[in-house]
Amino acid sequence: MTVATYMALGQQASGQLLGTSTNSMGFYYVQRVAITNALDTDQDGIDDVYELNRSFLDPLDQIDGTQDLDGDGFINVQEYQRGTDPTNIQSAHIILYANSLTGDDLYDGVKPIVENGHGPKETVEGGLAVAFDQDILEIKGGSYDEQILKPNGTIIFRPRGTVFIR
Ligand SMILES: [Ca+2]
Ligand SMILES: [Ca+2]
Ligand SMILES: [Ca+2]
Ligand SMILES: [Ca+2]
Repeated sequence: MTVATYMALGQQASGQLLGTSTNSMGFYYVQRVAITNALDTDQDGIDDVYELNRSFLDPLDQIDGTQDLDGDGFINVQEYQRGTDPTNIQSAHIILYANSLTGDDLYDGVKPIVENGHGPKETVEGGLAVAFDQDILEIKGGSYDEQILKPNGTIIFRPRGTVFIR
């Protein structure tokens, strides 16, 4: 298979297979993918199931990931990654989490505990690296011995417990 041409969600979807190939040996390749293990066929950073569930996204079109449908300054792929609503201009800023004990800078920082591939950052710097202007960075009590670079825009620190930063 080279290029996907049709995709649908669920059991009732119907499509049409057209015999346009001039090659008498031509054939279609049909692939079934579990909803819980969605692919990102167009590689725009948004998984196929998320795209199929939203009429303004096309799982076979990369361009829609870079569009900002609701005009809140975050493109659709950013809203997908950050868990905000790409159709709601009010849904844009998020709380990010840092936890020196359970965090890892390889996590995305969008959850305070590790779940479904999300989890807190280990360092304040790691949190700032993914934070946008007006986001909140919630820092779990602990010691953060690091140099913090000036963030882009205003990031609101929200310490939880005793936080030492030096
Ligand atoms: Ca995609
Ligand atoms: Ca897409
Ligand atoms: Ca947006
Ligand atoms: Ca939004």
